[in-house]
Amino acid sequence: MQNTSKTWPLNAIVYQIYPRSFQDSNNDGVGDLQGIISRLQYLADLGINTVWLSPIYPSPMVDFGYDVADYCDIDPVYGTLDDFKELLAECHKHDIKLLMDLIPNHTSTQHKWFLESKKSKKNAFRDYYIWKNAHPGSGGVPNNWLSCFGGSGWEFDAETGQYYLHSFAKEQADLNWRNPAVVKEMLNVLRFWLDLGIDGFRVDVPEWMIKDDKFRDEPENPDYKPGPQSDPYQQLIHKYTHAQKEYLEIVKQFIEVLEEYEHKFMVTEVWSPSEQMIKVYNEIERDFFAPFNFFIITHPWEARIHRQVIDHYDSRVTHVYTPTYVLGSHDKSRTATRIGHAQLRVAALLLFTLRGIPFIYYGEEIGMEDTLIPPEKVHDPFEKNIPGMGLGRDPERTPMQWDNKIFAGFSEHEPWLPVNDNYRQVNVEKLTGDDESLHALYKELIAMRQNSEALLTGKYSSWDTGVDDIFAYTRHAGSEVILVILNYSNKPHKITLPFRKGKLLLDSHGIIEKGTDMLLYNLVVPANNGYLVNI
Ligand SMILES: [Ca+2]
Repeated sequence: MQNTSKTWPLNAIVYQIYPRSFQDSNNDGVGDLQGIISRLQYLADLGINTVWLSPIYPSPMVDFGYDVADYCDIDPVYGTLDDFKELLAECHKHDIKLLMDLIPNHTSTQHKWFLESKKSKKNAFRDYYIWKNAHPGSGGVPNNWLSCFGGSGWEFDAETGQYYLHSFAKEQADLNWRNPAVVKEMLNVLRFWLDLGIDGFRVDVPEWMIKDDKFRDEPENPDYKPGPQSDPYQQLIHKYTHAQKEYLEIVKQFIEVLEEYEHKFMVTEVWSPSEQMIKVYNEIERDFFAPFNFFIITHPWEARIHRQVIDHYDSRVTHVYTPTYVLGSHDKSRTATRIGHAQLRVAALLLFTLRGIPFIYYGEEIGMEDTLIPPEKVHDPFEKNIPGMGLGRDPERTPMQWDNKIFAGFSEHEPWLPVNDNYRQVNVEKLTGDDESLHALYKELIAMRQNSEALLTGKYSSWDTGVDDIFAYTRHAGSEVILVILNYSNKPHKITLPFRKGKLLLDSHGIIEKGTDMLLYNLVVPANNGYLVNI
């Protein structure tokens, strides 16, 4: 058995905390750092060894912390820098590593750099941001670039008579990464947190950092169809604002800063097609670096499709690299809502048995659902700018459901977003007391993964089952071979595999006893069920 596979980050089980919604300690209705500290034992008991905190920097909260006003401090709503140091020390006491969210593409327009930058065209900070004159022909916006949150990506500043670029909300001004001073500032931000002892970063939208230096108009997307469910950002092909190859040079500089320290990890957000993602791996070439893999979220929940996508990914992200799998995120509908409750156990088996670091979004381990947000309670700028199209991200950001008390034990004060009505049935207290709960399954799978060379780093191979609805694969290291059989449908299926028999390690529904000899020829897999079998 190799030692390296059991060391972090290869054995990471990452839990994403959305701090506003995890635990409120001072009853102002918003989660905070002391609240997180009070729940670390819960995470340690679940088997979590890595926490990623969504942003906690001082922020006007236009985009809930993704509009940073100071990269080297903590927003008072969450606590102080001392609270943060306490949180970090407590994480490490619980053998939990801590990843911070790094938001390099843009700052809040309240950041001191931007406040300086907009003072005059001659200000020393002017080139920290992307300022352009009006289009010489039309006299309007400099070009057709769009904001991901709707409308033009350009905002006019009357005082200096120029436009600044914002790829997201207009209160989030894009930094000019072609300016070496910006690079230097941000590398020092990384060092500030690494010096405090954090274990790495999750990097927000790095693919947007570099834009075409000629500011060319983007071509229209011929496949775009306007309609109630269409995201207007998709009307252009983002040839000149997204995934420009120079952005990887900046990520490389982040990596070099991490290498000034020991045992750090960096994961970058990437929404590009798979070939681009492989290119990112090939360019960066470090085992402590990985782009997120959102394929499970972005592809339909179908066994046949998952097999194709995962086969391809696994074959390209070779053992030199560190693969990842994300089941839920603060930007996408919750898994229970996306695929339905009946499939949550199958999803858990999938997440913890693939060759890649699993990322768990808070509350997924108890099967939290999207929450219906009445229009007057909407906070997300995406929903506010483009209402009624189902683009808003508030539904998956509601308070963690801890118990059946008022506001689900998250706070004694009315929370910033409403608690889901199902909290009396779906809560941590109830599910941790139930050996048959989804939470118990998560805990068991995490423990199993951490103790299995095959599940952690073993070779992945998928197998024909003769049934489109069933995804079967093995994980294999040395003499340990674990067969995973997942029924994605609500019907039982009889399958044929090229294996004769094995011993049951786990039945997703606990019907068949562990250790039972399983005949794998003409095996009937019940609806919505999964098996792990030692063969
Ligand atoms: Ca609070």
